[in-house]
Amino acid sequence: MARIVKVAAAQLGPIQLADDRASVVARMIALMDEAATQGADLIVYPELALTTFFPRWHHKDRAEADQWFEREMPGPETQPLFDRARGHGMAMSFGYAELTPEGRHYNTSILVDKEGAIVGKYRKIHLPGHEEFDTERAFQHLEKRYFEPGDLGFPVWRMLGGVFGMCICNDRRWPETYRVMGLQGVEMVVLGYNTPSVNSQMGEERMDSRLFHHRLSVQAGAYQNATWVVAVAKAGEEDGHHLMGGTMIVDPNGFIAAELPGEDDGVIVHACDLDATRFGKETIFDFARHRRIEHYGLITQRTGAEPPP
Ligand code: CDT
Repeated sequence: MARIVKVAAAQLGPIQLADDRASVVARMIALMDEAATQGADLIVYPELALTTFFPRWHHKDRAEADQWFEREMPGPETQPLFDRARGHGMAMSFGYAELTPEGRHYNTSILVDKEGAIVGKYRKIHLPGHEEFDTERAFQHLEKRYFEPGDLGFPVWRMLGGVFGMCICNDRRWPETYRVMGLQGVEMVVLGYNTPSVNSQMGEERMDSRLFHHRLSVQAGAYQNATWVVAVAKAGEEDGHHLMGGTMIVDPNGFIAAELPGEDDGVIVHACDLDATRFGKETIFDFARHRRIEHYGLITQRTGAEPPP
């Protein structure tokens, strides 16, 4: 019998600096209600779903940025989201800025089961951008200033009868992200992203090419690990800065099974058969038979490229 998980990829349109958490949560609930009418088992929202993409703003005083972080999850503003998901019997995943009781800052995603329990947490490992104000860039991308690299690795969790993993935005461009989860038998990777449609260091790069790199990375990760990948954007014009769309659900062969047009709040639902991962995992990407780890040492021994002298 097929193992079908109906997944809703719930894109958020822009969130402005002035928008409060309550208004965003109301939008997320509206998308969830729409997904429920289509029978979704799981809804996936973007990276840093509760606020504008604040790493584009430079706070000289680092502590000022704490306003963008959640000290508890769920907290008073996010509890309604958890309540509605539990009411619908829907699992969910979304990203937020996490401030721990020890004062650590992470770019985090959680996996919440149908009963409303947080069953998984992932902290973004590949943080793009820079730490200090950069006068050479058209705009700032200060993730390295506001977050520290995740400390939880790339775990996977059993949920909804399958094996689920998470990553966040820039992680999707790195093959290691998918492979570490692939080696744990992942059947569905869910991820959210905020990707500026303009390259702050190469103004002539067009959004088409950014969308191409997004699809290329996600489709390759899905195919090479025989897993579903659900990639969800926060899109549109945020505070004068444009984020690309491209929300999509990719099947374990690397094909786009569903893609959401536009840059507004919107949802696409697709019935994903987790057993569709079996063929790839048992044939061309049967890791146990075909991988040659004796030749992969550099992957973990060396960080940067070192060409021969
Ligand atoms: N949010 C995030 O990780 N965005 C990056 C932008 C890279 S350019 C500094 C991304 O990979 O989409």
